[in-house]
Amino acid sequence: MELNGKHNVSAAARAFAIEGNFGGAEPYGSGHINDSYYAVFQRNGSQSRYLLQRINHNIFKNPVILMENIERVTAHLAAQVSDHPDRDRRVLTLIPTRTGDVLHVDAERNYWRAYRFIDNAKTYNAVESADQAYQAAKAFGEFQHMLADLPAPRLHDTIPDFHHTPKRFAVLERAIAADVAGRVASAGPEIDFAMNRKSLASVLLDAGLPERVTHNDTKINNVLLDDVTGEGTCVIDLDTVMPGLAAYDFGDMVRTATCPAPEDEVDLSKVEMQFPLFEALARGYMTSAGGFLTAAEKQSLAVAGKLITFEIGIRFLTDYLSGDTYFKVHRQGHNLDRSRSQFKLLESIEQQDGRIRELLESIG
Ligand code: ADP
Ligand code: GN1
Ligand code: MG
Repeated sequence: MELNGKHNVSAAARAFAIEGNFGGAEPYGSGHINDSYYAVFQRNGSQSRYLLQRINHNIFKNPVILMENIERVTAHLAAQVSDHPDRDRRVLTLIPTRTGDVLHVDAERNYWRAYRFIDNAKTYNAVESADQAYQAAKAFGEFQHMLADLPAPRLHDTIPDFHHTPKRFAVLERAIAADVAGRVASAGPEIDFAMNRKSLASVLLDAGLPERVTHNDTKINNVLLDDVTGEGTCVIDLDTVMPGLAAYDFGDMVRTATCPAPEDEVDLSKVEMQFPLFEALARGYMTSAGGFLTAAEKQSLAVAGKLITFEIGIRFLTDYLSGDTYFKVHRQGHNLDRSRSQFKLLESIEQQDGRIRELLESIG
């Protein structure tokens, strides 16, 4: 039996309806939630590749309804790109199990799924150029556009209140009061920073914005960019595709595609929103989303980056104070470092508020 970490990856891989011999699997990617593996099969001298994932069921409590969403979404997207010459790379393709299901449940009650691996494209943990910001935003906007006519019923909420920032803030306040990990004393400036901005949390909720099908986790490493053309080949990581606001998606793009430093940068002098990256991002998004957004939604984009950067910052801080139970961490204080860098980025976005509004008005 081949064990990879604590899970039996080879047994999981063999549960899927893939012809040929299993040739191995390696941990893959740098997501904070699921466990992903690059898996290879060999058949008649040729190789086929898959992305195998163990779904984190502590966080996604109901993998069955989550996969119902993903099946509907990928089928709808596949129909939309069916005339595209590169259609197999434009949408994720689920591989069924040998029993015809989309999930394999192993002896330890782990939930596994497999996608066809998309070649000649990759994800970036931090933005490297204005063109990447433009292409990523264009791809996420297209994704929203293609899902605008997803037939009823409403998608399941895979994590209820995922972007309900005031509830996220209340969870932070409870974590401070409980101090279960004894870390409150070490996060004084970050706690003060969050408390001083409490009113920011509710800025989108009362604006009467329309509910859409949104991705809800549009960080730059959730879109594959083509190795040759640089275009956004495929939007991935569909676990949180559910009803939401367009501004949540735009906000997470601002958070992750307008600053070249990674999310956990400790040298805070490197953490700044770069206006040329913001401009490229906004133009990319409006290219694909400008046609369907309402005037109120377009207006909401001006606060989206601040709101989502604040929200993710308080989520990292909450997890630090709670003893690192949610996001994967790779060093001591990792979640505190992440929250510091989000808060620094938020300050930088705040300082450029006027230019952000002017630009959005000029291209909206
Ligand atoms: P997580 O939920 O852990 O973030 P993702 O679904 O984003 O997991 O996948 C992790 C990484 O695996 C991605 O950043 C991307 O690099 C890669 N990846 C995911 N799906 C595919 C695919 N179908 N083809 C190629 N690479 C993929
Ligand atoms: C998590 O799964 P991943 O790494 O793409 C998180 C997002 C956060 C992000 C911060 C289900 O995304 O909400 O914005 O980390 N996903 C979930 O990097 O909580
Ligand atoms: Mg991801």
